[in-house]
Amino acid sequence: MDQVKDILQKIKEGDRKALSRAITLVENELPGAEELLLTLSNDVRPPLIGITGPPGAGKSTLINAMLNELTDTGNKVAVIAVDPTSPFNFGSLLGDRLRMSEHFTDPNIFIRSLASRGSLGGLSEKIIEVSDVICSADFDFVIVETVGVGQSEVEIAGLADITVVVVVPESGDEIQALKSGIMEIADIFVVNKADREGAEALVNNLKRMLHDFRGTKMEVPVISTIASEKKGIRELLEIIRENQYQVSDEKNIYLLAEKAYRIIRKNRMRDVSRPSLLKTIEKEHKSPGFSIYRLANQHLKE
Ligand SMILES: Nc1nc2c(ncn2[C@@H]2O[C@H](COP(=O)(O)OP(=O)(O)OP(=O)(O)O)[C@@H](O)[C@H]2O)c(=O)[nH]1
Ligand SMILES: [Mg+2]
Repeated sequence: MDQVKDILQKIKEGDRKALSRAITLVENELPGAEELLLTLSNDVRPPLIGITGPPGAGKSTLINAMLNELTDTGNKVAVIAVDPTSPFNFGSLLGDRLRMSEHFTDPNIFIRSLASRGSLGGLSEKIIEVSDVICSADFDFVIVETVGVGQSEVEIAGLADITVVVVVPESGDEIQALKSGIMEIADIFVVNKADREGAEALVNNLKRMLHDFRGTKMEVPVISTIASEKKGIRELLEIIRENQYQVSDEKNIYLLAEKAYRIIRKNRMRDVSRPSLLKTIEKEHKSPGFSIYRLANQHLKE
């Protein structure tokens, strides 16, 4: 336990090597990972900002611009990029790295990629643990980039203190079809690629839809950016800061319950896999009195 405390102290003091090692430990469920998680204390934690949106919307470019602005004002920032593609396709991961590469040697910036493979929903199951480890370090902001495919933007909302949904003028038609899920989860909407035609119309459209959906009770800011020209970034950060101070106790409780649910689900499902079920069933299904309910029950008791 002392050793774990020692590592956590180092992480808190800004030792990035210790942080990297701890993440690897947790990511790969190596010996010591559980002890580390159990010793984590996140009493004081930086705001976790989720940036989600369709592929190619400019999320990484936006984060890159945010990093510039944030570190210029003396902040330390961590970025977790969740790669939605298979572990064998490093295309988008490399793209992310490239777009944020100007920051790779900055000691105030820590960037880590995470593959979303093996996830129950869309997001990596490890994201909760990895982000908690990162939040125990000395960062002022932690940013998580996820591609909004299906369920995952909703999942990121269960993790992030502030969820920023990035859309682009091209997604105009898609916006019409926006599931209410996104309308519900977004704390801030960003219309990126505002240098393109249709951006203003999209901003107005979104504002109207949000108003219809949520009423006047909760104003959801909609702002436009040109991430590739670093325009609109300061405004976005200002809104994030305002939002950060508004995270209500109600939302905090919701986030913690959501996290607890996912941690329990992950731990309970640890020893259950479709291949192992297939194997067991292959062996047992012809035995007299075979019952799928009893088989399922056995797994519940383990
Ligand atoms: N015209 C224009 N292009 C932009 C803007 N922001 C980003 N781009 C370009 O859009 C492309 C995609 O940008 P990324 O930042 O990789 O987008 P992403 O959302 O992170 O993409 P994935 O991680 O693959 O989902 C790149 O070629 C960027 O240069 C913008 O404001 N205007
Ligand atoms: Mg990206």
